[in-house]
Amino acid sequence: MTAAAGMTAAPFVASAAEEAPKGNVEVKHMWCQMCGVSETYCGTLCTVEDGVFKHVEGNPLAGNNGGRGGRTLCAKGNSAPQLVYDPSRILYPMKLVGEKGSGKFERITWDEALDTIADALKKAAEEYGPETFFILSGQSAEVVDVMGMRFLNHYGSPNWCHNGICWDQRETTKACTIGGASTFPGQIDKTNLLVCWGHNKENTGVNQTRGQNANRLDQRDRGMITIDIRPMLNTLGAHSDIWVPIRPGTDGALALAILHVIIGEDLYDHDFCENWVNGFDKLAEHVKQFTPEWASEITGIPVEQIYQIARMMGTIKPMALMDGNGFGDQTNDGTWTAVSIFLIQAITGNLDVPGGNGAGLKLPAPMFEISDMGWFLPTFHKFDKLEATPEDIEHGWPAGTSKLLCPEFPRDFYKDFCYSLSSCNPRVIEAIDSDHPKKPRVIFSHATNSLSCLRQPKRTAECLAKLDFHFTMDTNWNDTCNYCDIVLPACTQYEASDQLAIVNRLEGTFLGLNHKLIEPLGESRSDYRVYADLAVRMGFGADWWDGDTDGMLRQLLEGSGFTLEELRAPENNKGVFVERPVEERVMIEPEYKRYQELFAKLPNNKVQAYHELFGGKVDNTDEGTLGYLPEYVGAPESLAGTPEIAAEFPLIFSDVHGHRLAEHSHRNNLPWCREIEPYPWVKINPATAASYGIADGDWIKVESPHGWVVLKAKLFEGISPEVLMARRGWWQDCRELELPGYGCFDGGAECNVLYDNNPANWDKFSTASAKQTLVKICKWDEEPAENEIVIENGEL
Ligand SMILES: Nc1nc2c(c(=O)[nH]1)N[C@H]1C(S)=C(S)[C@@H](COP(=O)(O)OP(=O)(O)OC[C@H]3O[C@@H](n4cnc5c(=O)[nH]c(N)nc54)[C@H](O)[C@@H]3O)O[C@H]1N2
Ligand SMILES: Nc1nc2c(c(=O)[nH]1)N[C@H]1C(S)=C(S)[C@@H](COP(=O)(O)OP(=O)(O)OC[C@H]3O[C@@H](n4cnc5c(=O)[nH]c(N)nc54)[C@H](O)[C@@H]3O)O[C@H]1N2
Ligand code: SF4
Ligand SMILES: [Mo]
Repeated sequence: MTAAAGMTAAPFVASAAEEAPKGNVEVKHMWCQMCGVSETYCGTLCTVEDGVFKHVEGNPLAGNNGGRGGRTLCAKGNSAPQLVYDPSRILYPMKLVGEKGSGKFERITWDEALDTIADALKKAAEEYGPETFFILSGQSAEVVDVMGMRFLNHYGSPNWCHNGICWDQRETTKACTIGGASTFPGQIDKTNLLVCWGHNKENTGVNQTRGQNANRLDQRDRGMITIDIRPMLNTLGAHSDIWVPIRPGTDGALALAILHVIIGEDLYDHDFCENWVNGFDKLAEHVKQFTPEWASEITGIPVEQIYQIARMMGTIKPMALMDGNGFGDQTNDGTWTAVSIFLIQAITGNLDVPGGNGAGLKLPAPMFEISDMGWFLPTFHKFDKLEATPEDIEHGWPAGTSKLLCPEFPRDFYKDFCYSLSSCNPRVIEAIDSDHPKKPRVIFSHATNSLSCLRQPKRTAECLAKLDFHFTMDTNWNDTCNYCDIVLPACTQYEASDQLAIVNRLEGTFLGLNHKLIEPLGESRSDYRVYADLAVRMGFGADWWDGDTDGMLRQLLEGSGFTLEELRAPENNKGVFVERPVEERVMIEPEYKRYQELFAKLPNNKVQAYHELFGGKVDNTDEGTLGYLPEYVGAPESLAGTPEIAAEFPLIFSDVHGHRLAEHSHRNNLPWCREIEPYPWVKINPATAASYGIADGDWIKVESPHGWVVLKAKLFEGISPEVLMARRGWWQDCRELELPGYGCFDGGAECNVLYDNNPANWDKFSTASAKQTLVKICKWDEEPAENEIVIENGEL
């Protein structure tokens, strides 16, 4: 296809990026990926001036920023050039020459690094079996999903690993409880009650969903009522009608009490419950015990407020519920919490109705397609080389399920309800220290920092140090690198051209290829290329485009009408956009209440109130069984559950997850982000601070039964006096601002030091673990311990 065939350069106005070119200037499309895994991949235009990446702004063709034409980016996105030229980047392959954890590394060549890794992989396969090789993915970085899964598949291991504390936990529970029904408010302009429950879109979807957030405020002006259920108030929460300041980790109790009121006061949708809810009577009987009075003691929410919001949820229609990472994913009873919350939506008759959940208007088909699409960028993991074992065949499991060492979800659920096979990082790390014959021998920690992502970094480090062989690939030297045999230097996506993605909008369809802006710094290489290079060394080259990732892009473009050469031609630097004829720009009204279809995979084709899909099934430890009805367990340490611990540790501690200035534990190295929030903070109510003699900006020691950290007090009215909330992950230094990175063990600033890590407490369906604990605090004279990343004999 050529530019003439329907493709237009959109009529956008000149921008800073295009004005007054100085020297040799090029402007190229790129997908910003600084929010990690979420729908927030913003299309950008990057200006390269005389070979230097100078400036970035929104790509108006790509349709982020709430629609086509937007140019703004968030603060983090604007600092992309700082990410590329960050002085702390890893530039060369490094080999450990001392003890694990010693920080003694020396520079080696790529050939030596890749040969050493390939030898270790061949040895592990021969001596212990290929399933003893694991790839750890934290947030499911795109390359790990795309290439990592494909590589494992060829090698013969099903053990792609996920962290067990992200949205997969909630999503899988959702699929098992309300089937294919969506929990996204599909037509918010028809919604009369919006419940934001543990959701933080103003931080985690800053740009892409700006339209949605703005819309939320517009709808409020129309009269839509908003309830925000979060321990800490923030910008959008402050615009809600009711703020429910729940104690972290107690959402399960609140949800059960809401079910109690809605059912007890006969506020449920009778027609829906009779026809589409499995065992409604059993649920009704079960929730009689969970009174608002009971829940108030646990959640800290006044009894009257629980009645008030339950009655609103039972009577105001349509109600839409926006769910987020704040419940279900990071509590050790996350599954039953999520089940209970999804049941509230279901029994009130709000599934798949206009203004309720799902039931969004549909876009017309894309103007063209590319092959084999996954989440957002293309995925290849469906490429199937794993052999089914007799056990897999006997149980009807996908090939490889029996060889998952530490299944994240119970094995029976992978076929119909999970995104892919997965072992779970924290369990895999524990297994290193076991005598299991198939325990991990080789681990690739790819674009993940287990020492910041998982609970109890000290235990994680102790186990990682016992591996036969451990390698990582990262742009920056994180704490986990110290526990590796080989560290590979990754270039950023701005230095490679391995990714492309398509976005379909009402006005037309956009295809954006990541264009290489500059040559990779030092000897850093593309993450995509390294899998292809390793595959060639392992003898899989024929299926890996003989090591050339352009072959992958060509395969993806098959059938799209575009060639790679066209996309790389200078006239398409900003991406291509095929316009939809004006008369076809009409959103399509969906069918509503498609319950037969949505619940097709669920027992009796119904919503699982009495959970026959779970009940009696073997759990993810392969030892216990799952129950039938929602239970409340609570965090390992809590005010109501463990009063004896609360006597010494009287405050509740938790942390927020996706922050607009960070991507998980990183991006504190970028001056434009770090200058806004220079220090690891903890928010504390002024009354609580005063009672400890703590002033705004004081360092405080925060100690739980599991460890201690030092954080900077930020006095904040919008948090309950008994709760502290921090932001995790401060290992990176910012050289330009001369601000340090902080340690991830006791005395540092990493919140994960504080939480329980007892495997017996992990959720038996989803492996979720608690990020809530009890703490005591006092003023502290010293800053947190600085990061001990010391690279000897090497150059970073
Ligand atoms: N206490 C607490 N713990 C949590 C959470 C929480 O809210 N609180 N959230 C959980 C959730 S939802 C998630 S998803 C996980 C996330 O956990 P992780 O995915 O482990 O995230 P990070 O700790 O930021 O580590 C990401 C690493 O990727 C590197 N990186 C960045 N860009 C590139 C690149 O292009 N190539 C390569 N090779 N490396 C790159 C970064 O330098 C960094 O070292 O954490 C979980 N852990
Ligand atoms: N900017 C940015 N965007 C991101 C990411 C990032 O690191 N940075 N990460 C991406 C990833 S991997 C993920 S998983 C998503 C997550 O995106 P979201 O689903 O939006 O989840 P969170 O950011 O964790 O927001 C959870 C909200 O719940 C609140 N909360 C905390 N504890 C509790 C609790 O116990 N109960 C209740 N009811 N609320 C609670 C928190 O204060 C926060 O406001 O974001 C993605 N987008
Ligand atoms: S919201 Fe900001 S950091 Fe996130 S993808 Fe968009 S521009 Fe990048
Ligand atoms: Mo996540």
